[in-house]
Amino acid sequence: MKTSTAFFGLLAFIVFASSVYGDPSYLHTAESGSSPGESTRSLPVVRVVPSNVTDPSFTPASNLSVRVEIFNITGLFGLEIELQWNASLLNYTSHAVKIPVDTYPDGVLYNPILEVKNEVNTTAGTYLAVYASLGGTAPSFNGTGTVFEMNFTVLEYGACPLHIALSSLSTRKGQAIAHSVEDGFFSNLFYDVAIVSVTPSQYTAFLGDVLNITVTALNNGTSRSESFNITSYYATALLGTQQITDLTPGGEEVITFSWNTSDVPPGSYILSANASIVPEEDVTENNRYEDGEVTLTVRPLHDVAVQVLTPFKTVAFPGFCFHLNVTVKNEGTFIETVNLTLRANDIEINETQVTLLQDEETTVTFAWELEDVAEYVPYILNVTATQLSGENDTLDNTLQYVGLTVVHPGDFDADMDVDIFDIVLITHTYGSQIGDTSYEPEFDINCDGEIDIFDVVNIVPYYGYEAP
Ligand SMILES: [Ca+2]
Ligand SMILES: [Ca+2]
Ligand SMILES: [Ca+2]
Ligand SMILES: [Ca+2]
Repeated sequence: MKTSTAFFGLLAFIVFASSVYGDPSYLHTAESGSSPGESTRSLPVVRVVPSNVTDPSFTPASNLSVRVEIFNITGLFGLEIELQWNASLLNYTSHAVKIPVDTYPDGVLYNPILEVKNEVNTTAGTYLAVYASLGGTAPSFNGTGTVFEMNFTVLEYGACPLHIALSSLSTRKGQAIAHSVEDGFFSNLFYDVAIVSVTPSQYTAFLGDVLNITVTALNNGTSRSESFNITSYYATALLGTQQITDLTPGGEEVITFSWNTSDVPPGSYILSANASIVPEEDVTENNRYEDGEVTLTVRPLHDVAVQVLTPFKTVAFPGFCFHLNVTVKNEGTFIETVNLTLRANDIEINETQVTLLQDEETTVTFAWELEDVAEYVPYILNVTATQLSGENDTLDNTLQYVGLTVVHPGDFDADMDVDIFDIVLITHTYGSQIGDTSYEPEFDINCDGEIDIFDVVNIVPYYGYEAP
């Protein structure tokens, strides 16, 4: 405050050395004669205009101009104002003092003027203006006016106050005029991350395909390396989250998400990616990016399966009825005409054809009269659906049944004769029909669904047989 003391000493000298010009306005500083509320509102202000320059378009090498004005002053005769800035961010280029108002209509103070200090310190980042009107002929200044303008070149990205470090306002009599001070602020910092593309490896795919989703993220800011998360979605479902670390200003990073569509229902999905908001981020609308639609459909498939083999009976007689139920299903996506072949011990017995819609299953019956088959040997039955054109899954096209025994007619207990024990067995089921608990298909010799006299009559001719 050495400057200030010196200044006011000087000013007092000037004031007393002069005849009073008859300007009593200094008596009415804003503080006197007003209620506290009004005084606060109407207090003169020393301020930086514009007060807040927060604008990323002030890139390095841009020019910045601010001015310091005194607002709503009454009875101003002398002033001492110092402005401070960050010299590593703002490089002083020039300034213009707007004193006196006789020369600068937008300025302050009247002629004659004494310039006491007009000093720029470019390394410290300060400018000091000390001016006073000379007593006698100069009137006091009332109203609002600019004291000086400062011109800078922006050196880098950053922020700093434009600080009014000193401000003393004096009346003609060397009395301080109460006032408030409003610093300015400059910032060209810009924080912004963005997603700039979301690209799938394909826009149409079959369920089960694995797609790559490529996401490009950008540090659109100027002032800081950024670390943030990228989360990607198909429709509203989460695809994954990955982290980007220390992406430099202006830098771009491409990351890939793998999308396994096996468990995804068929349909169309809009892809998107979202970058988490970084501290003080200026623009957030660009943190989300949406791509077009990816359409997933069921992969076209040819596939039939033989699912169930059910023999009508497990003990059968040569020359008598026997049949086998076969359940076959179309597991593909096309209408299929399927050839089914029944084999017994690898010898083809019978063949049939069935047409099935997608997902349709049906049961067909193979009849086999057991003509000229050997007795008392095990039979392995299998049914094969002929491989369809384009069918890959053929493991399910064949089904085997093991457990059929062919015996001499009437030898129900398969002990190589037909005797009273065999007859007794059929009598246990006599009179039953399909659906009854006592019904056993082995004894339904003519396969008509009931066990009656016709079945018994069928085997009577074989009574007394003994295998050689
Ligand atoms: Ca952003
Ligand atoms: Ca198959
Ligand atoms: Ca027997
Ligand atoms: Ca019968």
